[in-house]
Amino acid sequence: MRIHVVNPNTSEAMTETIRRAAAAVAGPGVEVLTTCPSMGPASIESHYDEALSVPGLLAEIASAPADGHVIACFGDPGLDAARELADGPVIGIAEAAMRTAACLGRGFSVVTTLDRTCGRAWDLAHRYGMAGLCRGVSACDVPVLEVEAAVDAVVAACRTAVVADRSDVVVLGCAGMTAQRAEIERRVGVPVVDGVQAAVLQVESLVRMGLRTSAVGEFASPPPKPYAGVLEAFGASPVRHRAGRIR
Ligand code: 5HY
Repeated sequence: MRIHVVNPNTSEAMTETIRRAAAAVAGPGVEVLTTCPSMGPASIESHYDEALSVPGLLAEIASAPADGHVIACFGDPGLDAARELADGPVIGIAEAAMRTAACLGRGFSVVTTLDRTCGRAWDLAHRYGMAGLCRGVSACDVPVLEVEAAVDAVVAACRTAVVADRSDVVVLGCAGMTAQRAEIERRVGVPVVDGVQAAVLQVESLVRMGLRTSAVGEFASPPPKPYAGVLEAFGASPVRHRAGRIR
């Protein structure tokens, strides 16, 4: 089995952190292919960054031969489009983390990077039917590309969130926090969920069950049409007409 993990930002260092975390949990016989786009934002910290990360992300999804895919960014950017393109299941780390946290306690807190991204996390909690279990969303106020070196700030934000939200589980709201999960859990004292590892294992379980995104209706392959300008190649992608999708 091969699982493709795509970091939608273009930070090679963050991609390597994500690769190590994904490889550490992948089961026997599972190869993890971790990539990031050659075009797009160095980090995703705004709606603008997120929107402009999607073309590169979709190009990675379309070109990575894999049984399933993980979108390793807490905004789950491009998730629906990726599900139209990919043959196998596609899981975003926010959805994976929230669904995992829901199995571990009465209510969870999401702790993310910049305050301006908290609304997006709430939007996703509502979309995934998790708003009733999400007790709060807060930020450690550390930029994405600095968060790996800021574990003390993340721990402090998690401790504050657990008390303020009266939550008993924490969800890490950034793929860049993946390597700190165990330390944060030890220092905060509640289960701490990292979406990178949760998503890898959810994709693995879906593939092992022989399950993938339904190709009936909403997530059928996109209808062919010309694309103009810098996106011209996206209109001709062979993946758009992938054969063999189950109905
Ligand atoms: C992430 N941004 O996981 C998100 C975190 C965030 O580049 N990778 C990013 O704050 O939205």
